[in-house]
Amino acid sequence: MRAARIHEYGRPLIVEDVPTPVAGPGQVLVRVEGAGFCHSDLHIISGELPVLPALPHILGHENAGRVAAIGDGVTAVKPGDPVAVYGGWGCGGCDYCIDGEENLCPTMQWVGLSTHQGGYAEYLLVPHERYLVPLKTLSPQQAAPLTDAALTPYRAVTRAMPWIVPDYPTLVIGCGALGQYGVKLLRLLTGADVIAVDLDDKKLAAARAAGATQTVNARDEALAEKIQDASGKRGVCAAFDFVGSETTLALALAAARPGGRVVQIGLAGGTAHVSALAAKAEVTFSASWWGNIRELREVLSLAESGRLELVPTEYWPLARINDVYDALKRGDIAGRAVITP
Ligand code: FEH
Ligand code: ZN
Ligand code: ZN
Repeated sequence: MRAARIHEYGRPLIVEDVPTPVAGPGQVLVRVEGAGFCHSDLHIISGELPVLPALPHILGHENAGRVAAIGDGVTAVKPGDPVAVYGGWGCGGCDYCIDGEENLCPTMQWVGLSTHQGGYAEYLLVPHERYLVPLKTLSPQQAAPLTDAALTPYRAVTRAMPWIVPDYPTLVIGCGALGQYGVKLLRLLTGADVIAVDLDDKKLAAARAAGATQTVNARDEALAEKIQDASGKRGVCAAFDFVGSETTLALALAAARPGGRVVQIGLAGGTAHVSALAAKAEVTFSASWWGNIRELREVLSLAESGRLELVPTEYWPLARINDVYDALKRGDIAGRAVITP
């Protein structure tokens, strides 16, 4: 099969022929129709993340397609079925996995981010049928980004619900695909206004299209003040940082109201400096990691019912995957780029 593999960190991916995997007992082989190109992949290809897969490796953790073959004992799906692939694979046996929180498994085996090869390839080997969510109205190409770009903000937003209170706005920092889904989900699931911040005016326009009530360019010298003004100088009840740099984390913490919540989703390498003695008491800081299978099913049902609309999505052939890398790095992808192997 054709696959895009990383052979060396910091170097372009190589599109080449590799052996097609075979579905063993309990496993499912999926013909990949869509594989979303995530911003995390930029950090991985450049070799910045502390946990990196062994090379050569097929990246791609936002996948959907059709069942191509099933191994012995698989009963939940059959060849031809359109499916979204849940990617936060765990060991299956630890406390977290048994509780349905596989994305937190201490021996995480995430697709495309561990020893398991990812979806930038014609076929993807899925180790268990429980990772497949059947699709009804959405095509696999449409559904692929929902498995991360929508699932990750869904978990971040739904877990912050108890902090989202009437008459206080929320804050979304970083308006790429995850930030845009974050805005959409906040508008869909809560009554809160959303202030959106980004360096790029095109992304701010996308955030407004997604439902942001106010946008501020991060280069604005009065950025922090504008956020405070938008909250009547009382702070935001919840801030979602889809960038995760030192600067954005400090901005999010400064914007939160006393007792508010700050959630780091982005992986830009910053450290949140949270002080119990800070003027704003009892701000809760949390990281949010991807999502679990139940949360994916919830996100997909919101999208299949038409309530959660897709962010702008563009489709690229596997052969042009390095152009997608460059375009995303330049900030030229307005929403999500999906590879169609
Ligand atoms: C990738 C690597 C590490 C943490 C989180 C991610 C996400 O892109 C998956 O949601
Ligand atoms: Zn991702
Ligand atoms: Zn586990």
